[in-house]
Amino acid sequence: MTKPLEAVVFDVDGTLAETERHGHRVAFNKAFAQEGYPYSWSDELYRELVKTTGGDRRIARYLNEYENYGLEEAREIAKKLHPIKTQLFVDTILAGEIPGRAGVYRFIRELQQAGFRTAVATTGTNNWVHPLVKHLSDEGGFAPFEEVVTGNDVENLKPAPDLFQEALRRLGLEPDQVVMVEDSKNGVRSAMATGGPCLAVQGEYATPESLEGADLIVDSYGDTGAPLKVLSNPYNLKTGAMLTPDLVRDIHRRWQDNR
Ligand code: XBP
Ligand code: MG
Repeated sequence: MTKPLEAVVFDVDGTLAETERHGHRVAFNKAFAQEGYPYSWSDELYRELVKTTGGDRRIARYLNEYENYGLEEAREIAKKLHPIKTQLFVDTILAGEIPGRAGVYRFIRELQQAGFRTAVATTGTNNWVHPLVKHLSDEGGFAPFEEVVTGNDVENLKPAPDLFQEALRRLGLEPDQVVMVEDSKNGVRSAMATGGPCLAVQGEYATPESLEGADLIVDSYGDTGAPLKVLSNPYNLKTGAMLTPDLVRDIHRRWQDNR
């Protein structure tokens, strides 16, 4: 029995806003410098490190794998540095330096006007996620997300399904009643593990191949004068210049037909 689409659940980093290259990466580097560590993550190195979800785990992995710290000491230092990095990122958000992705505000407004519930499920740390999603809804003119699940709320981070599963639990919905929106390989895998349809809006560190398995892959939400590009359309859906509620309905319907 096919269930109607009720909600759209968004990832944050790379999906709602391009936060990684000029946001998180810069905050990590500032934290290293502030605490006297001679490390600075280049864009190229960060492209590799971001495959490790969770900023504290990312620091620990770097110290252990690239700087030969023992695992225990690496974790200790990461536990000390990560809150400092988080506050530096919050400062960036409060300075208004993290805009939403092009077209995402329009897309969310249209989803809400069409009667869809909207929520967030992100690996990110609660202390910056809440100010960021508030900033985006204020700036974007859309209602606050009904539920905001962060990396502090679950045991296992993406690509595990825990974050989306917690969002579904709080919404009182099943995986076949939502569409999940992601930007990265870990995110698409998390959505697939959750067992619902996934729309991928390619993030700055992803490639179309890395998003394989999503039910539609595009390069952007589409915006005035900047039509989206379709990167993978396994159901051969009718697409236009921008992502719309009707297209999200089509993704959901075709996913159900193909189960
Ligand atoms: C992306 C992540 C996060 C951020 C950094 O999360 O893996 O770890 O890179 O934020 P998502 P923290 O794409 O699921 O939103 O330092 O707070 O972890
Ligand atoms: Mg992401």
